[in-house]
Amino acid sequence: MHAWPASEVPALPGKGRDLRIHDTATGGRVTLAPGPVARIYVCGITPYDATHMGHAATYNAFDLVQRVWLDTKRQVHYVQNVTDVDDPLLERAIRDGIDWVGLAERETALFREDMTALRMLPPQHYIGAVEAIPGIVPLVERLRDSGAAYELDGDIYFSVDADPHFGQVSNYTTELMRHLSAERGGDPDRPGKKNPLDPMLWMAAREGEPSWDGASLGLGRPGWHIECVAIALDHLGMGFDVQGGGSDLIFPHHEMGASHAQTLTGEFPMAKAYVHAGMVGLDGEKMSKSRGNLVFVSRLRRDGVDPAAIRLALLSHHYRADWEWTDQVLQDAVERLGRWRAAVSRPDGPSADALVEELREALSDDLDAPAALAAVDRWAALQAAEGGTDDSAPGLVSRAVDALLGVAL
Ligand code: 5CA
Ligand code: ZN
Repeated sequence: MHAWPASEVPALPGKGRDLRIHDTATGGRVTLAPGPVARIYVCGITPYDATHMGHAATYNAFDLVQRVWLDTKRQVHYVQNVTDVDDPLLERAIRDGIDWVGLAERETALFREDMTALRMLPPQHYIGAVEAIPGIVPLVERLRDSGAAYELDGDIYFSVDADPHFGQVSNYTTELMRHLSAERGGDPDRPGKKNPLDPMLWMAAREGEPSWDGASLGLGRPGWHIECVAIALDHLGMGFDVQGGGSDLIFPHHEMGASHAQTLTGEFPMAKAYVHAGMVGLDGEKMSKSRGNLVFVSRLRRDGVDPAAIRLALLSHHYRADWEWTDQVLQDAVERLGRWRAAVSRPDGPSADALVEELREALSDDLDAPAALAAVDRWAALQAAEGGTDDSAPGLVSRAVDALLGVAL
C-alpha cells in the first residue's frame, strides 16, 4: 500500500538529545539509544470510519518520537499497518450495505489526507492486513507445528502458555486480562480453549465472509495480533525500538503480539519500549468508532480549521494523559497559533538559541509537548512585549517548531 507524502523536516543547528520514554512493560523510563537507524512500529487504523481526534492524538505522539530521533541525525525506519480486514470493518460494511473493500479503501484514503494535512511523517512501509496474508500463513503454521498453537473446530489459537514472558507487557492481573479480552475482540468463554485468554491466529472461513487460501491452515483469514507481528518482523525484525499505539492496545493486542513474536523467534523482548498514548474522550466517554461520539479531523478541516491549529490542540496535552476534546481546546490552539505566527512574522526578535535547547529538552523528556509549547509561548510573549535584535531568531523559531513539533507557522 502507498502511504502519504512527507513534509520536509528542517535541520536545526546543533544536535538533539536521546529520547527518554515511558515503557509500559517495565513501568519506568528507558533511554533509547538506537544505532544510526531507529526502528518503530505503530499500529494503524481499522478503516471503517474517519480519523477522529483520538487517532490523531496517538499518531501525533509517535510523530514526535520520530522528530526527536531525526533531530539526533538518525534515520527512522517506520512501519505502520492498516487492519483492512477484521470484524468491525465487515460488520460496518454489512450495516451500511456496502462492499468492505471499498469501505476500507475510502477510509484509508481519507486517513492519508488527514495525516498529510497534519504533517505527520509517513511510514516507509504502509502494509495492509490483506497484503500481509502470504507472510502470516507460514508464521501460524510454524506456531502450530511447534506446539505453540492448536486447532479448535478449524480455527487456530495461540497458546499463551507457550511464552514464558506472557503478561510482561501489560502486567495486568489474569482477571483484568480476561475482562479486556472479552471486551476487545477475544472470546474467553469459548469452550474447548486451553486457556481462556488464548487469541485466534487463523479464523476458518465463515459463511458470507471473505477468506483466503491458508495452505495447510485451510481457507480463512488472519487474527488481529499476528497481522501486526508478521508485518513488524518482516520489515523491522526483533528488538526494534518502539512498539506504539493507544493505551487500549496494551492488552490484548500488544501483549499477544509480543508473545507471538517471542515464541516464533525465541528472542526477548520484541521491542525495547512499549509506548502507549492516553485516550481522548468526548463528553466523558472514550472517543470511539463503536460509540460514535466522534470529532473527525476531516470534518474540522472541511469547516475551515487550520490543520496547524488541530496539531497544536493535540500537542497541548501530554501524550500519556487521558483528556477530553472540547471546543475550548481548539479555540486555545487557534489563539496560540495566531500569537506564534505574529511573533515569527517580524524581521527580528529575541535570540532563540536557548528556545531550541528547551524544546529539545522537553521533547526528549518523555515527549513533554506541553512544556515545549510553554517554551515557545514564553519566546512569543517576549517578542510581543519587548521584541529583539536577532534577525535570525524568527526563522529559527519557525524551523524549530516545524522540525520538532510538526507545526508550520
Ligand atoms: N487497527 C488496530 C491496530 S492494529 C486499531 O486499533 N485500529 S483503530 O482504528 O481502532 O485505532 C487506531 C489507533 O488509534 C490505535 O493506536 C488506537 O489505540 C488509537 N485510538 C483509538 N481510539 C482512541 C482514542 N479515543 N484516543 C486515543 N487513541 C485512540
Ligand atoms: Zn496492531
